[in-house]
Amino acid sequence: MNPNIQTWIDQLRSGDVRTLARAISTVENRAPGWSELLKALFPHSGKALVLGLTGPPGAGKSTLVDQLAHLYRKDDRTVGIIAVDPTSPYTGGAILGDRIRMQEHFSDPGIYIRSMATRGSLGGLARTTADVATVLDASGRDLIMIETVGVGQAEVDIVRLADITIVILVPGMGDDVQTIKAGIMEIADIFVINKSDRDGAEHVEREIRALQSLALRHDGWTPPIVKTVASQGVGTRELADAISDYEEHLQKENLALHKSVENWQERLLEMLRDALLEKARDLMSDGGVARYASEVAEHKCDPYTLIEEIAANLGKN
Ligand SMILES: Nc1nc2c(ncn2[C@@H]2O[C@H](COP(=O)(O)OP(=O)(O)O)[C@@H](O)[C@H]2O)c(=O)[nH]1
Ligand SMILES: [Mg+2]
Repeated sequence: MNPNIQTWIDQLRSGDVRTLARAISTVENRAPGWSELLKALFPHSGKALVLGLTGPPGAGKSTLVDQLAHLYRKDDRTVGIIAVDPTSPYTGGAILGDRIRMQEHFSDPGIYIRSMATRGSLGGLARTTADVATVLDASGRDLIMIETVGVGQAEVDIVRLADITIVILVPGMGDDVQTIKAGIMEIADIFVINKSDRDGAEHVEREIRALQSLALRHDGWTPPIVKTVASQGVGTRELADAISDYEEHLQKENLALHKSVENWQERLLEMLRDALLEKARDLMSDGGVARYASEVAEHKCDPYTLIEEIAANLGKN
C-alpha cells in the first residue's frame, strides 16, 4: 500500500478531524488517490450505525439531527453528520441555518458535520454520499446521520444505504402524507411527526396508520410513530428509544446482514455501470459519441449494431 495512504489511515483512525475533512474532500471530488483511499478504508468500515433522515424541506430535519447528536454525545458516542440538500444553495437557506446551529458543536470534535455539494457530483450523489459515509464509518464514528430532502428517487437511493430510515412529516402538509412520494413512505422504519406543537398531528398520525394498514411489512416490524417538537427538544429521547428498539429488532431477527446484502446488490450494479460507462467513454475518445450520433442520425449505421460493437470492445483491454 502507498505509505502516504497508510499515514492518512492512521491519522484518520486516531480521530484527527483535519485528516477526516481532507479524506472526505478527496472522495467527494474524486481527487487523485480517492479509490486507493476507499479500498484501504473499507476493511475498517461497517461498525457505525447509519441513520437516514428524510422528509420535506422545513420539516425540522436539521433541528432533529442536532437534538439527536446532543443526546448521543451525552452517551459518549461520536457522531458524523452528512447533510444532503439539493434545494438549498450552499451559501444560504437551510444549509446556512445548519451551519449556525451546528456552530455550538464545533468545539466538540465528537461531532463532525459535512454538507454535500449536490450539483455536479462526480460519482453520482447517492454513490458519493455512500462513499463519504464509508470514510466517516472507517474513521471510527459510532453513529452517522444522513439528512436528505425527501423529494425523489435520489433521496430514496441515499436513504437506502442507511441501517435505519426515519421519515419526518409535519402537520398541515396540504394533502398531507399523500404528497410524499409513495417510495419514501415505504422505506420508513420509523415515522416522526415533528412540529407536533401545531394542530393536525393526530390527523397525520391517522393517515400514516391508514397507509400502513395497506402495506404490511415482511419483517414483522410495524414502524412506530414518534411525535416531536424538535425546536424544544420534545420527543428526542422517545425517538432515540425507537431507534434502539429497531436496532434490537434488526439484531434479533438477523436482518441487518440481509438488508446490507440487498443494499450492496444495488450498489455493486451501480458501481459496475459507472465503471463500464467510464471505460466506454475512454474507448470512444473525444467527440466519439457525437460522431456516432451523427452517423446514426444520418442512417449511416444502426444504433443496435453500434452498441453491440462498443460493448463487445469493452472487455478487450
Ligand atoms: N414550531 C416548530 N418549529 C420547528 C420545529 N422543529 C423545527 N422547527 C423550525 O422549523 C424551521 C425549519 O427547520 P429545519 O431543521 O431547518 O428544517 P429542515 O429543512 O427539515 O432541515 C426552523 O425555523 C426550525 O426552528 C417544531 O417542532 N416546531
Ligand atoms: Mg436541513
